[in-house]
Amino acid sequence: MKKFLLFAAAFLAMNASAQTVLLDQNFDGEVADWAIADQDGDGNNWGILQFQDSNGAAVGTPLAVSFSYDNATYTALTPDNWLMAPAVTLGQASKLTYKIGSVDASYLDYYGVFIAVGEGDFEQLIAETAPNDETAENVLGLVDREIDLANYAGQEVTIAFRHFNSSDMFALGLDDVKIVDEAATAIDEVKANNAESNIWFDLQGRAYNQKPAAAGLYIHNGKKVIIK
Ligand SMILES: [Ca+2]
Ligand SMILES: [Ca+2]
Repeated sequence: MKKFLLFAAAFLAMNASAQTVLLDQNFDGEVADWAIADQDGDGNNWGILQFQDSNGAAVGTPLAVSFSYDNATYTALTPDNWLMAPAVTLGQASKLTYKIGSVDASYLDYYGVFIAVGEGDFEQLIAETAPNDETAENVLGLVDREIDLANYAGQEVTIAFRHFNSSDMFALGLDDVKIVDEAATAIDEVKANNAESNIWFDLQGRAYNQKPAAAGLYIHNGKKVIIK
Protein backbone atom coordinates (compact mmCIF):
# COMPACT_ATOMS: atom_id res chain seq x y z
CA MET A 1 0.00 0.00 0.00
CA LYS A 2 2.96 2.32 -0.09
CA LYS A 3 1.94 3.78 -3.43
CA PHE A 4 -1.16 5.24 -1.76
CA LEU A 5 0.99 6.89 0.87
CA LEU A 6 2.99 8.54 -1.87
CA PHE A 7 -0.17 9.89 -3.49
CA ALA A 8 -1.50 11.13 -0.15
CA ALA A 9 1.70 13.07 0.47
CA ALA A 10 1.37 14.75 -2.90
CA PHE A 11 -2.22 15.81 -2.24
CA LEU A 12 -1.44 17.15 1.23
CA ALA A 13 0.80 19.70 -0.43
CA MET A 14 -2.24 21.24 -2.14
CA ASN A 15 -3.27 23.40 0.81
CA ALA A 16 -0.30 25.23 2.20
CA SER A 17 -0.99 27.82 4.88
CA ALA A 18 0.62 31.12 3.95
CA GLN A 19 1.15 33.83 6.53
CA THR A 20 1.16 37.38 5.22
CA VAL A 21 2.25 40.18 7.54
CA LEU A 22 0.17 43.25 6.69
CA LEU A 23 1.28 45.49 9.57
CA ASP A 24 4.09 45.14 12.10
CA GLN A 25 4.96 48.04 14.39
CA ASN A 26 7.07 47.72 17.58
CA PHE A 27 7.70 51.49 18.01
CA ASP A 28 11.42 50.79 18.49
CA GLY A 29 12.48 52.80 15.44
CA GLU A 30 11.10 55.50 13.19
CA VAL A 31 7.27 55.55 13.06
CA ALA A 32 6.53 57.73 10.07
CA ASP A 33 3.27 56.35 8.72
CA TRP A 34 1.04 56.43 11.81
CA ALA A 35 -1.18 59.39 12.68
CA ILE A 36 -2.38 60.93 15.96
CA ALA A 37 -5.42 63.07 16.79
CA ASP A 38 -5.94 65.06 20.00
CA GLN A 39 -9.75 64.99 20.10
CA ASP A 40 -9.99 66.56 23.58
CA GLY A 41 -7.76 69.42 22.40
CA ASP A 42 -5.59 69.72 25.52
CA GLY A 43 -2.31 69.53 23.61
CA ASN A 44 -1.37 66.18 25.13
CA ASN A 45 -1.35 63.15 22.88
CA TRP A 46 0.19 59.79 22.10
CA GLY A 47 3.97 59.73 21.94
CA ILE A 48 6.77 57.19 21.84
CA LEU A 49 8.54 56.69 25.13
CA GLN A 50 11.30 54.55 26.58
CA PHE A 51 10.61 54.02 30.27
CA GLN A 52 13.62 54.00 32.60
CA ASP A 53 14.22 52.84 36.15
CA SER A 54 15.59 55.11 38.90
CA ASN A 55 19.14 54.40 37.70
CA GLY A 56 18.32 55.50 34.16
CA ALA A 57 18.36 51.96 32.77
CA ALA A 58 15.86 51.12 30.05
CA VAL A 59 12.74 49.28 31.17
CA GLY A 60 11.32 47.21 28.33
CA THR A 61 11.44 48.60 24.77
CA PRO A 62 10.09 51.90 23.41
CA LEU A 63 6.28 51.89 23.17
CA ALA A 64 3.40 54.18 22.31
CA VAL A 65 2.15 55.96 25.45
CA SER A 66 -0.74 58.28 26.27
CA PHE A 67 -1.13 59.91 29.70
CA SER A 68 -4.15 60.65 31.89
CA TYR A 69 -1.99 62.42 34.49
CA ASP A 70 0.70 65.05 33.96
CA ASN A 71 3.57 64.25 36.33
CA ALA A 72 5.32 67.56 35.59
CA THR A 73 2.42 69.74 36.79
CA TYR A 74 0.65 67.26 39.11
CA THR A 75 -2.56 67.72 37.17
CA ALA A 76 -5.15 65.25 35.96
CA LEU A 77 -5.70 64.88 32.23
CA THR A 78 -8.90 63.65 30.58
CA PRO A 79 -7.63 62.30 27.27
CA ASP A 80 -9.45 61.51 24.08
CA ASN A 81 -6.29 60.66 22.18
CA TRP A 82 -6.30 58.66 18.94
CA LEU A 83 -3.41 56.70 17.45
CA MET A 84 -4.08 55.48 13.91
CA ALA A 85 -2.18 52.83 11.96
CA PRO A 86 -1.65 53.15 8.20
CA ALA A 87 -4.51 51.68 6.13
CA VAL A 88 -4.10 48.04 5.12
CA THR A 89 -6.11 45.77 2.82
CA LEU A 90 -7.07 42.69 4.79
CA GLY A 91 -6.88 39.08 3.59
CA GLN A 92 -9.51 36.41 4.14
CA ALA A 93 -8.32 35.44 7.64
CA SER A 94 -6.63 38.49 9.14
CA LYS A 95 -6.04 38.99 12.86
CA LEU A 96 -4.93 42.03 14.83
CA THR A 97 -2.62 41.39 17.78
CA TYR A 98 -1.07 43.91 20.15
CA LYS A 99 0.27 44.38 23.68
CA ILE A 100 -1.51 46.86 25.93
CA GLY A 101 -1.41 47.81 29.57
CA SER A 102 -1.84 50.43 32.23
CA VAL A 103 1.72 51.34 33.13
CA ASP A 104 0.91 51.79 36.85
CA ALA A 105 -0.89 48.78 38.34
CA SER A 106 -2.58 51.06 40.92
CA TYR A 107 -4.02 53.44 38.32
CA LEU A 108 -5.78 51.68 35.45
CA ASP A 109 -6.54 53.50 32.21
CA TYR A 110 -9.27 52.71 29.66
CA TYR A 111 -8.97 52.30 25.91
CA GLY A 112 -10.77 51.12 22.80
CA VAL A 113 -9.79 49.68 19.43
CA PHE A 114 -11.66 51.14 16.47
CA ILE A 115 -11.83 50.29 12.78
CA ALA A 116 -12.77 52.35 9.73
CA VAL A 117 -13.47 50.82 6.32
CA GLY A 118 -12.14 52.93 3.46
CA GLU A 119 -13.00 56.58 4.16
CA GLY A 120 -15.83 55.57 6.53
CA ASP A 121 -16.32 56.46 10.21
CA PHE A 122 -14.55 54.64 13.00
CA GLU A 123 -16.56 51.96 14.76
CA GLN A 124 -15.57 50.32 18.02
CA LEU A 125 -14.22 46.76 17.98
CA ILE A 126 -13.56 46.48 21.71
CA ALA A 127 -13.09 48.73 24.74
CA GLU A 128 -11.85 47.75 28.18
CA THR A 129 -9.91 48.82 31.23
CA ALA A 130 -6.29 48.12 30.38
CA PRO A 131 -4.90 45.61 32.90
CA ASN A 132 -1.43 45.51 34.38
CA ASP A 133 0.23 42.10 34.53
CA GLU A 134 3.58 43.12 35.97
CA THR A 135 6.18 40.40 36.49
CA ALA A 136 9.97 40.37 36.71
CA GLU A 137 10.14 39.66 32.96
CA ASN A 138 7.28 42.02 32.07
CA VAL A 139 8.03 45.10 34.13
CA LEU A 140 5.60 47.33 32.20
CA GLY A 141 2.78 44.83 32.74
CA LEU A 142 1.57 44.70 29.14
CA VAL A 143 -0.86 41.92 28.17
CA ASP A 144 -1.48 40.27 24.78
CA ARG A 145 -4.70 40.86 22.90
CA GLU A 146 -6.04 39.39 19.64
CA ILE A 147 -8.97 40.59 17.53
CA ASP A 148 -10.31 38.56 14.61
CA LEU A 149 -10.86 40.77 11.55
CA ALA A 150 -12.53 38.10 9.36
CA ASN A 151 -15.70 40.25 9.19
CA TYR A 152 -13.67 42.80 7.22
CA ALA A 153 -12.06 40.32 4.78
CA GLY A 154 -10.75 41.91 1.60
CA GLN A 155 -11.51 45.48 2.73
CA GLU A 156 -9.13 48.38 3.18
CA VAL A 157 -9.25 49.33 6.87
CA THR A 158 -7.63 51.72 9.31
CA ILE A 159 -7.16 50.55 12.90
CA ALA A 160 -7.12 53.15 15.69
CA PHE A 161 -6.27 52.92 19.39
CA ARG A 162 -8.24 55.41 21.47
CA HIS A 163 -7.27 56.41 25.02
CA PHE A 164 -10.48 57.75 26.55
CA ASN A 165 -12.91 57.36 29.45
CA SER A 166 -9.92 57.81 31.81
CA SER A 167 -8.90 60.67 34.10
CA ASP A 168 -6.34 61.15 36.84
CA MET A 169 -4.83 57.67 36.38
CA PHE A 170 -1.32 57.52 34.86
CA ALA A 171 -0.48 56.14 31.42
CA LEU A 172 -1.62 53.67 28.80
CA GLY A 173 1.11 51.72 26.96
CA LEU A 174 0.81 50.01 23.58
CA ASP A 175 3.40 47.89 21.75
CA ASP A 176 3.89 45.23 19.04
CA VAL A 177 0.86 46.00 16.88
CA LYS A 178 0.52 43.42 14.09
CA ILE A 179 -2.01 42.44 11.48
CA VAL A 180 -1.30 39.01 10.02
CA ASP A 181 -3.36 37.12 7.45
CA GLU A 182 -3.34 33.33 7.67
CA ALA A 183 -5.54 32.46 4.71
CA ALA A 184 -4.88 29.08 3.11
CA THR A 185 -3.42 29.36 -0.35
CA ALA A 186 -4.65 26.74 -2.80
CA ILE A 187 -2.04 25.55 -5.24
CA ASP A 188 -3.90 25.38 -8.53
CA GLU A 189 -2.80 22.04 -9.89
CA VAL A 190 -1.08 19.11 -8.31
CA LYS A 191 -1.12 16.13 -10.64
CA ALA A 192 0.23 13.23 -8.67
CA ASN A 193 -1.18 10.69 -11.10
CA ASN A 194 -1.73 12.51 -14.35
CA ALA A 195 -1.79 10.99 -17.83
CA GLU A 196 1.61 12.35 -18.74
CA SER A 197 3.28 10.87 -15.70
CA ASN A 198 6.11 8.54 -16.45
CA ILE A 199 6.45 7.39 -12.86
CA TRP A 200 6.18 3.66 -12.31
CA PHE A 201 5.64 2.01 -8.95
CA ASP A 202 6.35 -1.58 -8.08
CA LEU A 203 4.19 -3.43 -5.59
CA GLN A 204 6.61 -2.51 -2.81
CA GLY A 205 5.85 1.18 -3.48
CA ARG A 206 9.26 1.96 -4.99
CA ALA A 207 9.10 4.64 -7.66
CA TYR A 208 10.89 4.48 -11.01
CA ASN A 209 11.18 7.51 -13.28
CA GLN A 210 11.22 5.34 -16.40
CA LYS A 211 9.82 2.00 -17.49
CA PRO A 212 11.47 -0.60 -15.25
CA ALA A 213 13.71 -3.15 -16.91
CA ALA A 214 12.93 -5.99 -14.51
CA ALA A 215 9.96 -8.21 -15.15
CA GLY A 216 7.07 -7.91 -12.75
CA LEU A 217 3.81 -6.24 -11.94
CA TYR A 218 3.87 -2.42 -11.81
CA ILE A 219 1.49 0.50 -11.41
CA HIS A 220 1.72 3.10 -14.18
CA ASN A 221 -0.78 5.96 -14.64
CA GLY A 222 -3.12 4.27 -12.19
CA LYS A 223 -3.16 0.98 -14.10
CA LYS A 224 -1.58 -2.37 -13.46
CA VAL A 225 1.05 -3.18 -16.08
CA ILE A 226 2.84 -6.48 -16.39
CA ILE A 227 6.37 -6.32 -17.72
CA LYS A 228 7.57 -9.68 -19.01
CA1 LIG B 1 8.59 48.29 21.48
CA1 LIG C 1 -5.34 65.11 24.53
